[in-house]
Amino acid sequence: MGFKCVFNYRVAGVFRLLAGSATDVSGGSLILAWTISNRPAGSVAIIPNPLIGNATFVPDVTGVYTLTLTATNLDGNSATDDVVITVEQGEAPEEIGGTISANTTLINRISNPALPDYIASSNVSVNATLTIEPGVLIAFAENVSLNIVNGNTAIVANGTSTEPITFTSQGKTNGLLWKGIYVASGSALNSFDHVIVEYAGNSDFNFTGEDFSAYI
Ligand SMILES: [Ca+2]
Repeated sequence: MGFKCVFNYRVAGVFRLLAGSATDVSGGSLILAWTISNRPAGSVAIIPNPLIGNATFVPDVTGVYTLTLTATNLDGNSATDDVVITVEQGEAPEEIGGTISANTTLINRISNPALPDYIASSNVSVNATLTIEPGVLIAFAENVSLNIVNGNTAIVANGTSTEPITFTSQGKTNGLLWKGIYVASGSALNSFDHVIVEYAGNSDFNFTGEDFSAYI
């Protein structure tokens, strides 16, 4: 029995694992199983479907992971091979979809201005003070919105002339629009400076209150 395992490519933080040339010398079937045999401290990552050759793996913290593929033939003989993945603070965006209920600062994680620092795959509801640093680009999925949900919350988005803050669509090259920014807060902290809002306007907001102070 001879085989090797490789990781094939990485898309937005997802590693595609391949069981290489996993073949039994007698031509029989192999049972494949991926395990994480070494991981960085603090990682609780899993391989969601470990019993298939072309599994996927999403690391959750930076560091070195060793993924082991075990192939067992029908006679019960097994062999293993490892693939080592080193995850650095990279250029994969961080997901922010959902509710932000504690005061949060979104930092400029990635210096390349063409790459998103954050993505929002679902609506973002801010129930705290959200501060966004200069140089941050947030890419929203189709028809997804950023909502500053009540009067006790705030958004502080102060970019600079050289490092603006950008709210854009994940699918701008395909013509997909996100929804926009809804500010239902009258807080004096709310501030937008050197901010680009583009490829928004997929659909109207359904206003249920009257105390919003800005609608972009
Ligand atoms: Ca950035």
